[in-house]
Amino acid sequence: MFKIPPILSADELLDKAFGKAKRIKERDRKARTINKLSTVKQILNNTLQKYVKAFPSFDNLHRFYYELFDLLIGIDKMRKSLGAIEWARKKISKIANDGIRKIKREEDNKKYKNILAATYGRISSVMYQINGHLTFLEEARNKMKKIPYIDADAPTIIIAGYPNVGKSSLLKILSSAKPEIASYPFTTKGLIVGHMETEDKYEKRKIQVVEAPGLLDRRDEERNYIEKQGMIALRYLPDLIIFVVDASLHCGYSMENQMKLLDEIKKEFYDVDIIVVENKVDISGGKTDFMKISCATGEGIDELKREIMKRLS
Ligand SMILES: Nc1nc2c(ncn2[C@@H]2O[C@H](COP(=O)(O)OP(=O)(O)OP(=O)(O)O)[C@@H](O)[C@H]2O)c(=O)[nH]1
Ligand SMILES: [Mg+2]
Repeated sequence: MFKIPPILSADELLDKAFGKAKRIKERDRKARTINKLSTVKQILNNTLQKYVKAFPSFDNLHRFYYELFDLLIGIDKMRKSLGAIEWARKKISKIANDGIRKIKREEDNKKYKNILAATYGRISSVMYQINGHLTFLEEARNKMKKIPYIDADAPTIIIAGYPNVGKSSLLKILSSAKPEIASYPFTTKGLIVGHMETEDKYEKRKIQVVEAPGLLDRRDEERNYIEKQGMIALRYLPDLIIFVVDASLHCGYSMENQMKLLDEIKKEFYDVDIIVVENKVDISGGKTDFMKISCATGEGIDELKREIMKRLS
């Protein structure tokens, strides 16, 4: 979604710049040394500038992504690192220009080598100063790559509920997504998105279906990293929430806790429509008054799809 090029380390960038400079062939020693320094300057300047420009402008980011990036990476840290890169870019240009000026003024042929070495040394020192920031931005890039594209303006359904109740199983049935399904809690560790095509007679609308990773009934401060992603999605995205409960208790959590979470979600997101479904009725036999479904046998799924369309239209 965000096209950020691989962020190289200080060593790799210096190798790239000095390596290119080394290959410069020019008979005149003065001209050759100047050419080397301007090549190094140009490569580092262009590359660092490309890095800074590739990251999104955080102030214009949709609130959903802003909060998600802040949770997963840290917006302040990213801002600081990008600031450091920009500082280094300017500093290196200045150092290279100083070196070029010195060489232009110097008439003694034998001194060019020393000026070049000293300038290279100062440039390397600036690059090593930002190495930690380069590493951090490379990690940030890798995390951003894994965040799925979610169109914050498209109609969106969020599947929420306790861990292990069958949210991924339902996502798989309703949409194009192929989530991992397993018999233990917190299988889903991040947001997963699928698409569902409506059967509208007049227009084909693509509805996004997002699984919010398993939530527990507890205060926001106590919520783990996985749960917090779910809360951010619930806060900024849904037109409709499907809340899944498991009354068979195979999920490993009591109905009391599941109901408490439902109450909290209803309270916090009071302006969003909610469909509550009881899943796994093939084993529970159906113990509640909620809409009954089984992702295992397909029971109740067509009714659920009809209900979704009704609520979204
Ligand atoms: N018998 C039965 N088992 C089901 C049904 N739906 C899901 N399961 C099983 O319940 C377990 C959890 O399913 P998932 O879809 O991974 O649940 P989840 O809510 O996404 O779990 P987390 O991502 O870990 O929070 C898996 O072993 C599923 O096979 C159902 O309708 N009937
Ligand atoms: Mg899951």
